[in-house]
Amino acid sequence: MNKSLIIVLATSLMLGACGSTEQLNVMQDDTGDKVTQSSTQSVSYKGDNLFPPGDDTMKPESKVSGGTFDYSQWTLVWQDEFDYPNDELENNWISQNGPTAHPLVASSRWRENAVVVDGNLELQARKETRAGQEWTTGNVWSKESFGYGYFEARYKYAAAPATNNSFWLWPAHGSPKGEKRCEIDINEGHFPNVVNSNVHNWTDKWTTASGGLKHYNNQIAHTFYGEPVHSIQLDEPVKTTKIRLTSKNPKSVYLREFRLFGPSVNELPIAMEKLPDSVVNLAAQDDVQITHSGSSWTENAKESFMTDDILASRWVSNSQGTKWIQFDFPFEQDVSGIQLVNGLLKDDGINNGWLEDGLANRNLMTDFTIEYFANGNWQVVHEYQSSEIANFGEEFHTYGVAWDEDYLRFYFDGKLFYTVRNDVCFSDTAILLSLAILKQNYSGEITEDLDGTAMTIDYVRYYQKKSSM
Ligand SMILES: [Ca+2]
Ligand SMILES: [Ca+2]
Repeated sequence: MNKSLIIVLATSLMLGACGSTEQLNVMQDDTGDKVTQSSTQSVSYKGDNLFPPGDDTMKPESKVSGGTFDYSQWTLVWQDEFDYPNDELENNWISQNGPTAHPLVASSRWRENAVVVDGNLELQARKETRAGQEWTTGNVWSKESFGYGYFEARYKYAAAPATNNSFWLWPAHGSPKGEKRCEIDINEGHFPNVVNSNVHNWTDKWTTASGGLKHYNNQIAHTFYGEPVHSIQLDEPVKTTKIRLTSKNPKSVYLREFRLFGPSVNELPIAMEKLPDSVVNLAAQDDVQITHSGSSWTENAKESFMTDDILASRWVSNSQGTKWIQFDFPFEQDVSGIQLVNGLLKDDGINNGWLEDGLANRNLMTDFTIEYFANGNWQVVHEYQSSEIANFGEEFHTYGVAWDEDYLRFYFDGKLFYTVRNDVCFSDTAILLSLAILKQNYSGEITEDLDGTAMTIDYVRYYQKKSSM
C-alpha cells in the first residue's frame, strides 16, 4: 500500500438509537478519490442487523472494570508536549494539505492551520475559501506507529458548534497483510461536551436489506455532564392552553417521560419512578393533542411513549434540524410543575461493551427551552444550556484509551467510562489529531462563531504496560 495513500476523515457520527448506527467515515487517497473497495473481501449479509448474523466473536464474554487509570503500572515511552517552535512540528507529525473529500465536511485542511504556540498545538478554524471549501482547519498524524499501550491527549475543543475535535488511531502507514483495518476513535468531541468513542472495523463490511453498506462499529455519544432528569417547579402557576419544548440538540432527542402538573401537586414526584396514583400528568390525558417536529424512522419511537409513565419507553425525535414537541389542551390549564427524563440510560445497554456507573448517560439534550402560550404569545418558562454545566471548549480534559489484545478501555480524566472487547485491532497504528467542520447540523449549526476557534492540544502521551515490557 502506498504509504501516503490513506487519509481518513474523523467524522463518524452517531445517528439514532444505541447500537443502531449509520457510518459517515470515508477513506480517500491523496488524489481525493474515495477508496470504495478495501483490499480485503467485503461480505454481504441479509438483514439490517448491526452485527453479521451468527458472528459470535462480537459478543462479550465477561465484564471488565479498571476504575481509575493507574499510571504507576505504565511507562511513558513517547510523548509530544508541543513545547517547541512551530517549525519543529514536522519532527513528529505529517499534515494534510488540501481539500477534504467527505461530503459532510466543510473544511479543507492545511499545515498553516496547525500552529504550535504557548506549549500547545492549535488546530485553527478559519473562515476562508480554499480548495473549494468555505472553511479551513488542521489535521495531523504521527510519523511513528505504535502498538498496544495507553494513549492519552489533553485538549480543549474548538469552542463552537459544528466542530469535530478528534483524537484517534488509524494505521496511516499501512497494516500488515491479513490484519483488519481498525480505527479507534478515542474521542470525536462535539461542543459543548459530547464525547464520541468508538472502534471501527473497516475490513468486514456487509450490505443491509435496504442496500446500505455497513461495517462493525459502536458509536456512542457520551454525555457525562448534565442529568437525565429535569424537574422544574414554577414560582407561580401559569394559565395556558399550550406548552412546548424546543431543542437545537444536534442529534435525536430521546424523551422518556414528559410530565405537567397542576397546583394541587405541591411536591414534584420522583422522576425516575412511576407516578403515585394520586398524581395526574396533565400531558398524558386523552384529550391532549401532541404535535412535534418529526419522529425517528429508525426504530419504534412513538410520541405516546413520552407520556406512558414507563421509563423504559421513549419518543425519539428527528435527527436533523430543530426539534420540538407541543401539547395542546382542550381548555385552559393551570401548570405549576414540569418534569422530564431524557437521553439513554445505562439500562439501555450497548453492543459489545460495558458502561461504568456514574458515567453512563448518553445522548442527553445539549439545550432546550420550554414555553407556554398565553395572551396570544409564547413565553419562556424555562431554559437549559449544557454548556453552562460543562464547556469542553473552555476546559482542558484528558481522553485516553488502554488498548491490549483483549480489550479497549476508554478513559475520561483518568476515569474508565467504557470498555469494548477487542476483536479487530491487532497491528500498529499512527496517532491522529483532527479538526473538521461538519455540515448538516451533525454536531450543531455552522455559524461565524467558528472563525478563530481552535482545538487546542496540550500534549499527547503514549505508555506501555510495565509487565509487557
Ligand atoms: Ca416512557
Ligand atoms: Ca504542552
